[in-house]
Amino acid sequence: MLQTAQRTAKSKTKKAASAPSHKTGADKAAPPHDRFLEAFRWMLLTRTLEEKLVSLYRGGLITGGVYIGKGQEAVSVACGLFLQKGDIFAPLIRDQAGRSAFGEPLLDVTRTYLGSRLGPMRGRDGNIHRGHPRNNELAMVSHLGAMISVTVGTLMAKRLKGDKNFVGLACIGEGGMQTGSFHEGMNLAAVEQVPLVVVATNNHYAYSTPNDREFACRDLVDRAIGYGFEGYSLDGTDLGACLDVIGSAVKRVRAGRPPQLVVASVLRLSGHGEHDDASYVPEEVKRQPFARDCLKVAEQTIVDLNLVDAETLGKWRKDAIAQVEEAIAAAQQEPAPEGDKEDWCALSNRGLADQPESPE
Ligand SMILES: Cc1ncc(C[n+]2csc(CCOP(=O)(O)OP(=O)(O)O)c2C)c(N)n1
Ligand SMILES: [Mg+2]
Repeated sequence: MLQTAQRTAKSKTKKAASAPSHKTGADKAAPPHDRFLEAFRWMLLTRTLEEKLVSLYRGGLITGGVYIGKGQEAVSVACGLFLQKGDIFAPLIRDQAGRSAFGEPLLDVTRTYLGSRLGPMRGRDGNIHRGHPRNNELAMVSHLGAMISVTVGTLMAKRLKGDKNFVGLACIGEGGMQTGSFHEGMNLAAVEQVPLVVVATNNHYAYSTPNDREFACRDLVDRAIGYGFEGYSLDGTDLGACLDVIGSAVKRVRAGRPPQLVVASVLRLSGHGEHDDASYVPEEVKRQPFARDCLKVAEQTIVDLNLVDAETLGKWRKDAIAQVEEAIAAAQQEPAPEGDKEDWCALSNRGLADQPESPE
């Protein structure tokens, strides 16, 4: 638990957690306080990136929608951080933090948003539908709930091939949990006993629909037992709790326990997309404990426990800005798709899992 981590961290030297880098990858065996700091840095990078994307969108420089994960970064980063080589990740629209922690390069994000032909979807798909099948990051199907079955099928295929020691983690919103395909996927996962963790983020809205118009059960986690899952609830504004609960769920399925359902509570701290001002969210809701900003809460923990000093925090912030600026500047120089001249495919056939070649 973070409490332990916090106490341990106090007696340690104030060293910076290793910089988020895909060259080294997440250190799965890192002590809890190092992992907390590493997770914080992915969250910071994500917030920086998404703020920049919002600003580009407002300036008319992005085609299509921008959907951000503000307020959900702690849950999301924990989803990506504990997965290992060979594991399957099925992120959704608010999972940039998890995608980055799992290994998605920033350049692939900016290339997709800015419509570069060199991006993973060749500049031809919805900004948030990108994925890397070869790297086990599934490309998101828009139809909510469908990714559970896709993930279950992928895990079954791996089992049939004789792969060992793999797990899958699929993300879902509380709105998506109310679809028929979600129920089918969950049922199949339990029947087949695939090593699956489903992380449901209840951000209290699906578009403008609040929880009381979405479901009538007491608590969404109560459904776990009905599906044949083990279920856990989580304060998604608390990074330490996210790392503990989601990390433990991943460990449990890896050890052969039944599929796991984690339900995290947060507030979506943005509109559904940047076209939506979320004016329907009452002030009273914004004052609830689940409405805390997980990034601010995590930073406060770092300051309170003196995990790193202010100078280091400032350096991390600058570093995040520099990484984002570099990825945007690079993607802005790149060519757009030319539909009439190119063989038309994003990921689904010949190009599946290949990175595109240079444009000419
Ligand atoms: C089956 C289906 N119905 C409707 C939609 C349209 N849709 C896209 S996002 C969204 C809201 C999803 O809410 P939730 O699952 O709570 O996720 P959040 O946006 O809050 O992260 C809806 C209704 C869809 N993509 N798929
Ligand atoms: Mg929601």
